[in-house]
Parts: sequence; C-alpha cells; structure tokens
Amino acid sequence: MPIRFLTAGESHGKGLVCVLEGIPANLQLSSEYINEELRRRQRGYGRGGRMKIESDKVEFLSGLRFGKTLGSPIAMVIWNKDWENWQDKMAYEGEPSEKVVPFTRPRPGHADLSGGIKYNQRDLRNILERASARETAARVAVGAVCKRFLEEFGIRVGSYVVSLGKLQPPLEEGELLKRHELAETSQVRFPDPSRDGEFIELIDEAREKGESLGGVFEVFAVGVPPGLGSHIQWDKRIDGRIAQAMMSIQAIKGVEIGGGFELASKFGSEVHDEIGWSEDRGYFRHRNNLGGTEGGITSGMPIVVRCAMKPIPTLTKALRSVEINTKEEVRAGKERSDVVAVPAASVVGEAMLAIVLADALLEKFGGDFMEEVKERVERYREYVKDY
Ligand code: EPS
Repeated sequence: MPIRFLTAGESHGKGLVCVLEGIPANLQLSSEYINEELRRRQRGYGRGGRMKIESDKVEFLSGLRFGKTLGSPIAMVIWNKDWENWQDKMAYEGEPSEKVVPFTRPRPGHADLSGGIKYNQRDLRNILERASARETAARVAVGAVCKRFLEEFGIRVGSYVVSLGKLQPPLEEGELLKRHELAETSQVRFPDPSRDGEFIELIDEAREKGESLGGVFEVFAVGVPPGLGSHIQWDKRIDGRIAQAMMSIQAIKGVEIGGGFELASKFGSEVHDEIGWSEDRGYFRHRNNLGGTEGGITSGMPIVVRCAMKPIPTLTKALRSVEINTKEEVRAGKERSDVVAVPAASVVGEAMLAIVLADALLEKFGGDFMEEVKERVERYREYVKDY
C-alpha cells in the first residue's frame, strides 16, 4: 500500500488532523485547492446548523515546501471553529464541570450504544464525538491531495446524487463529467438543477416532521488506465478495494459497481460489455455495465460506483431507546444534526475513490518523484495502445 493515511479528531474537539504518506515529491499543491474540496463537502441543502459555524480550511504542518510536495508525510489540520463553544464540555484534561451532562440515551442507528459497550463508556459522547461524520472533512483533505495527484495523469473523479428518499427523477443520458458539472450547480448535487425545487420540498417536509433522509449517489473516475488492481489475490482486487473504501464512509449501507444488483437478473449477453478497438481510443467496451472493472482489474472504461446512504440517525421525532443507567424505556437523545447529508457524502465518496486509485496507480508504477511516475505512466499508455 504506497498510500497510507490516518485521521484523528473529535467532532467538537480542537480540530481534525490527518497524516498522508506516499505522495511522491514535486507534486504542485495548494491549500486553496484542498479548501475548495472542503467547501464542496460543506454544501448541500438540508445540512444542520454546524455548517453555518464552520468554514473548513486546512493548515499544512509538514510535507510541503514552496507549493511542492517533498515526498515526506503530509500532515494537515482543520481547526474546528465550534471548539470555542465546547471547550468546557470537551476539555482535554481535568475533571468534568457541572456543565457536562452525560449522553445516556443512545440513538438507534448511531454508534452510541455499540461503542459505549465496546469501550466501556457511560457518557456516550465519548463515542459519538468520533463516530460523527465530521471526521470526513479530514478524509476530503486527504482525498483532495490524491485528486491533485491523479489530475497529473489525466484522471478525473466526480460525483452526483441519484436520489434522496423516494425521489429519483430520471437521469438524462450523458457524459459523467457533464453530470458532475451540472451537479455542481445544484443545491442537492442532482445533475439537473431544475429539479432542485422538488428535492427542497421533500427535505423541508422531512424536517417539519422531525425526520431525516437518506439517498443514493454515484461516484466515478474517468481517464483511468487499464491494469490497476489485480485478479491474483482477493485483497488486490480493485473493485473490492473500492467497495471497502466506500462502505467505510459513515452511514453507507450499500455499494454497487457498474450495474450492480440489476445485473443479477439479466442474461449474460445483456450484461457483458463487448470489446472494440479503434485508432484513436485503442481498446474500449461498447458499453460499461461492469463499471470499469473486470476480474478485479481496471478495464480503462470509467469507474462507476453507486452508494446507498441510510437516513441520518439523529431524529427530532426520536425513536425508542433505553436510558443506560436506569434501563428505562425513553426517547433517544437528540443532537444538532442534518436532515440529509447525501450531497456531502458524495464528495466524501470522491475523496475515497481518489485515495484508492492513487494507491493502485502508485502500486503499479512506483516512483518517488512526479517526473519519474509520469514517465512510467506515459510509457505504459503507449504500450497499451500497441498491445
Ligand atoms: C458534521 C458535523 C456534525 C454534524 C454531522 C456531520 O456537527 P454537529 O454534531 O456539531 O452538528 O452536523 O454529523 C452527523 C450527522 C452525525 O450523525 O454525526 C460534518 O462536519 O459533516
């Protein structure tokens, strides 16, 4: 695994930290580039009050000099503005003050109860602070660096929302990148902003009812060369690696690649993507039901991944739970939350796909500095053309 990263940080702690290792030297990188990705993650109609407080920005702590990577670990921090309001309740040292009210009414669907049992915590805040999807801001920072890296090889990663709740307007046929660009102009990342009104109405209705919503989004990568990942071992398969990365995003409960579940009910001839060759494209597939992977290896076709996100577990219309001290039946505790965060999750999905692809690319080509990796990839692309 050439690319490794860790994140740290509680939702209402001082900040989120990440350390990314494996990016070659001499990659041009700016905080502005990463901050734009962080901004994209904060958007989306239906987010909660927290997004009005934060304006996420990275500060580099290592790995960069005069706008270029050094090949050393890149450490970044995103300070939480909300920390100011939580200093007493989230103090790193000392004894809890009287302001600290333990969270003892676990929310069904959040990590509260399972985490409390696992780590023997009687204040479930000690679990929920880290389980919160706030952590994904750090992943988006890491993913942004990987995106910047992939761009150097003509690889673009994007996403769009397919549905929120039961609302799934038909998707226009069209280029994936075009859909992504249209999604950028929508308040819910749906690739047809003229539909925004319907989505907004649905979200407002859910909010009024004390409800939350889930949905489905698609993440894709174009320009990926064939040959990343491998069929030779289970953990080298690129589709397995992508699925794991996507499933690791908070609240994701389903991942499909290409046609996914739909393919199971079709005949083989309807599913498999016929092979073609042309002077300008080289090998290609006449369609892309398999979402850019065959046998655990990228095929050169766009990688297309679909993710299902469950509704956010914090509900104003709280569900039944149990008070962990008295064992009484109670309504679950409430925290400030979003009504829906699918548009944000799709940006996180982009980050995770970028991380997996940067890792797989470096695994195949190796190299410690950008010029070296680029030369190898270019030579390989020539080889593929002539194959
Ligand atoms: C989030 C920050 C959180 C939540 C949300 C994601 O901030 P706060 O808890 O202060 O409102 O808005 O987290 C959840 C929905 C969750 O279930 O944990 C963010 O930065 O994305």
